[in-house]
This record gives sequence, C-alpha cells and structure tokens, in this order.
Amino acid sequence: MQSLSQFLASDVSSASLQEVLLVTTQTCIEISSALKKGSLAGILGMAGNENVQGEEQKKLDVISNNMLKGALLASPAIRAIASEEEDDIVPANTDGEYLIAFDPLDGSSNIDINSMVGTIFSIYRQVGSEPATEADFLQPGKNQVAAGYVLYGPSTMLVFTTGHGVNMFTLDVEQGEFILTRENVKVDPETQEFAINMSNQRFWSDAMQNYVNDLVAGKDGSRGKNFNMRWVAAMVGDVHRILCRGGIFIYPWDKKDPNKPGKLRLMYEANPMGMLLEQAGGKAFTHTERILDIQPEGIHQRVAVVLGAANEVDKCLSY
Ligand code: AFP
Repeated sequence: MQSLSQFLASDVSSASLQEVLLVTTQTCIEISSALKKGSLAGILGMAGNENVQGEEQKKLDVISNNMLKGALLASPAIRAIASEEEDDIVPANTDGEYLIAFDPLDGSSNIDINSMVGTIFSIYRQVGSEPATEADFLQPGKNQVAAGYVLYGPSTMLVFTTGHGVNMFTLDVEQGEFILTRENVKVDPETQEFAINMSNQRFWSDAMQNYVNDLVAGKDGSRGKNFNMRWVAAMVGDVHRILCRGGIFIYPWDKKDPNKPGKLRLMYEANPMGMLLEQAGGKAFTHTERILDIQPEGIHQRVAVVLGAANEVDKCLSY
C-alpha cells in the first residue's frame, strides 16, 4: 500500500510542488468531512438563508472555496490562486513558484440531492519578482505541471497527473490519508457510452444533432451498434466514469446564447480534465481545436468540450 505522500516523494521532484499537492488534497479531505455531515452540520442551503439557530448559512461551494483559499494562500509555494468563486485572481507570495486554478465544488447543484460533487484543480509553474497578475494565469493548458480532482462520492477519491500518467487514490477515512488504488489508468479508444445533456438537443448545431441522432439510432443506424447514455450533471463525476470504464463526454456550443462558446470553464474544468484524458490516452477538444492548445483570454473563459475515448472524439469531430 502506497500513501499519497510516499507516491509524491517518488513521482514529483520539486518539494514545492509536492507541498502544493499535499495542501490541496489535505484541504479536500476536510471538505469531504464537511460534505459527509450534510444537513446535520447545519451548513446545507443557500447562502444568505438562516439556519435553525438563526445564524447565516453558507453554501458548501462558498465554504469549500474559503477552506482552499485559506490553506493555499498560507503556503509559501503558492504565487497566486484563481477560483470559480472569486471574480479576480488572489496573489499570495511573490516568491511562490506555483499558480493554482480551481473549482472548489463542481456540480454543486448535486449537493441538494446527496449526489456526486468534486474539487477540480490545475497547477502551473510561474516565477517572477512582482506580485502575480491575471496575465500570469493566461497560459495554454499544455503548460500545466499537474492537474486533477477529488471526487466526493460513496468513497472520496483523488485522481491526478503530473505528466507521467494518471493515478487514482482512495481516502482511508480512519487514517485520514489517500492510498494509491489504481495505477496508470488508460481509456479505451472505442466506446459505446456517451454523456450529454439531451434536453439541449434542439439548441445544438446541425452537426452535433446529426452525431447524437446516429448514436441514439444504435444498431439500426449508421454506427451499427447500440450506445448507452449517462449524465451525472457534475463534470467531475462524468469524467471519473470515463477514466474508469470509458466513454465520451460532450458539453457543446448551443444557440441559447450564441455569444457563449460553451458552458464549461477552460481554466478549472476543461484544461485539467483535458490533461487527465490525454495522459490516459484519450482526447480533449472543443469543436475545432485541442483544448490544451487554447491561448486563454480570461480566467473565467468558457469553452465547448468534447472529451474521452480517442476514436469516438475523432468520430464526433468528423461531423
Ligand atoms: P455547477 O457547479 O454550477 O453545478 O455546474 C456543473 C457543471 O458546470 C458541470 O460540472 C456539469 O457537467 C454541467 O454543469 C451540468 O450542466 P447541466 O445543467 O446542463 O446539467
């Protein structure tokens, strides 16, 4: 049995990067405990609501953000953070070497139904003598030095890569540490499972409608095989399923708001998941380009996402 700290000692040469990963994942263990208490802890509900004691309740995504922000800003290895819950980046230590972008609680609408949620993170190395600015974060995803997520499901799992493949760890709740449970995860290039929010079908491009129609037609259609569909409504859960048993995940552009290129965020959803998928032998694209090649224009930028089994991503893009 290999613990996360033992694994990091052999996988990551930089002590500062080890520290960033340990601080991030240790805080996720604390978030996991907060989530497990659920409404017993009196912390469920909308920010601004009052609990039975008349105290203001905070949403768990706000609580998770504050926990990660507090822990990371206190780490000397951190130069700055960017979060889904923060309008602007937050500079930390000018001497710090690492930038981290995160979604503290992806899929947070699943909280109210006691379903899967997760924390997603993306780490870049960037040094400089001035305090960090947003421009420091605007690097393509191929520059990430580490990326991953912690999934809060029936068990709490950490999945990450530092560019040497994808490894999965399971939280040993008694010991309070992550233990390596699956090494060098690979995604089969072929699949018969897809994930897309079908309720948006009428808003997709013609090409996307044709592609999904062909999946749904199954054995009787041009694909000649039946497809199964799954939708967790938390990207972290859908990507975890793909890493475990294959599949394709799509959040396409749609014409509900034609000026928005997609729903998902480049810096703390598409890029880290794109790096994981590529490290597992899969692919991650928008409708037209490799996600990790995109030059970001803002920390909260949105993109269309097509990721998963390599041959199925190619097939989807060929429409
Ligand atoms: P929230 O974190 O706001 O719940 O959004 C989750 C998410 O960005 C992503 O994780 C899901 O894949 C997607 O939204 C689900 O979107 P739908 O509302 O279309 O199901």
